[in-house]
Amino acid sequence: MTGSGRRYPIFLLFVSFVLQPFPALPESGGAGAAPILDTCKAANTFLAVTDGQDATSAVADIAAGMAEREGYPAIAAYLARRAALQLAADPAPWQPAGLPAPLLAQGRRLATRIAARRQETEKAARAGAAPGTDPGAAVVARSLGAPRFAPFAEHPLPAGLSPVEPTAAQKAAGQALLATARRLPGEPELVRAERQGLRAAALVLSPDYDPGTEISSGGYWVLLSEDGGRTWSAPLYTGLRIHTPYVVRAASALPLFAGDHLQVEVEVRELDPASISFPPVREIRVKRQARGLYLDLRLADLTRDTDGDGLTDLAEERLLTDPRRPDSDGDGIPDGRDPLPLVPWRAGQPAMPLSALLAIGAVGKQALPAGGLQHLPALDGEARFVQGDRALFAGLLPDRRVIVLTPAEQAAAAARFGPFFPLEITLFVRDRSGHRAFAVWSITWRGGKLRFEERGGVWREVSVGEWIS
Ligand SMILES: [Ca+2]
Ligand SMILES: [Ca+2]
Repeated sequence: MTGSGRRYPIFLLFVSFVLQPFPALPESGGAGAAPILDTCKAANTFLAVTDGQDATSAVADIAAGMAEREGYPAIAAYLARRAALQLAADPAPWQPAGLPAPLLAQGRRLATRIAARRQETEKAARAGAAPGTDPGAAVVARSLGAPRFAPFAEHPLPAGLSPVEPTAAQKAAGQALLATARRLPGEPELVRAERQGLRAAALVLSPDYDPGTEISSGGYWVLLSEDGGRTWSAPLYTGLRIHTPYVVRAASALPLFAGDHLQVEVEVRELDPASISFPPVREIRVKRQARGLYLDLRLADLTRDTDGDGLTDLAEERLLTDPRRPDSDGDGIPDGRDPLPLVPWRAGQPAMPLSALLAIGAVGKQALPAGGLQHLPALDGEARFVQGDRALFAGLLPDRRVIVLTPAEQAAAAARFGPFFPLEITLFVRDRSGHRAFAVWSITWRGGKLRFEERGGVWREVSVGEWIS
């Protein structure tokens, strides 16, 4: 266990990184406000009595207590969560063989206190971060609890038909047909296009609602034409994600059009989420395979926009907005134009550091339209998912649709739609002065800490550290 002993200074460095941007801690001076590094050093000496046992949980707990005392509930909750996770990862840090009984008892008390502090600090952080209600929470809960909107029926291919491969001529014809499409979501990949008289349909694969990673990803969208491919509908989200469990075949002996339905030949190649790792060092496994199938997609299901807000019901299901309410968060901006459809917009939030943080997820910001929020442009298909505290986003105007979910909502959405990996804003706090902010973020296998400072009304970003696993 000598190796774990060397981890204390590393962890203390981390703690100091977290708390240093908040000079109120060491500088507050008054009775009981001991400088944090001195206290951590004292704790380190004390913990060394356990003869090199890993005690990062204890150090995190002490730091959480100090952050709590200093009035930073978000930092306290973050550190208390780390203390609990560390304890869970190494459940017996205080129980080496031969440890004297008083120290063993102390270890048990520590474990109890860590659990209690985690509960208390998370409660305090929630109370401090979200004054009033969070309209987004109710909308997301309803969306996640509703039955799937269009579970397209799966059928075996009719007798006598079997899967075919596309010819070079078919591929070229499909590309030519789609060349006239004016607007496509993201960077779509044409999967299949077919014309029947004046009607044409194209299936494309796009990461817009199903964020791509190094693992093959994306969802299927349909484009429709009624004039032989001269003009096309806006892309329609199908709610079908590649490998979850279907993969659309690039050609089929079964015609795509069947009246007001599309018959989409697919095969099952269902990804095993347990085989996903970051970085992708393991081979992605397929847990179920089947061929010779087609899905029956009713055009009415693809185009239905029950509340007329510009987002189809299928799109709203994926974005977790309310398909029966044109303005899910009630801020006056309809969902089709609202860059944050789950966060009511509020003017005057000091949101600049958060904008800089969002840029890591390739999200920019737009200026408030001269005519007011009613003049926001309609947003195209692209959406970014972010995991964090919705209340922080209230004053932002991102340049694309941003869906902010809590960790619990994100987990529930991944269980429903398949794994996806948002930008996680694990911690975002401003100090008492309002002129400094600190953030911890991660996205797939990258992450980092950022410090921000405001001088003369201008926020400046200072990268504290970044990691790649
Ligand atoms: Ca709608
Ligand atoms: Ca709205």
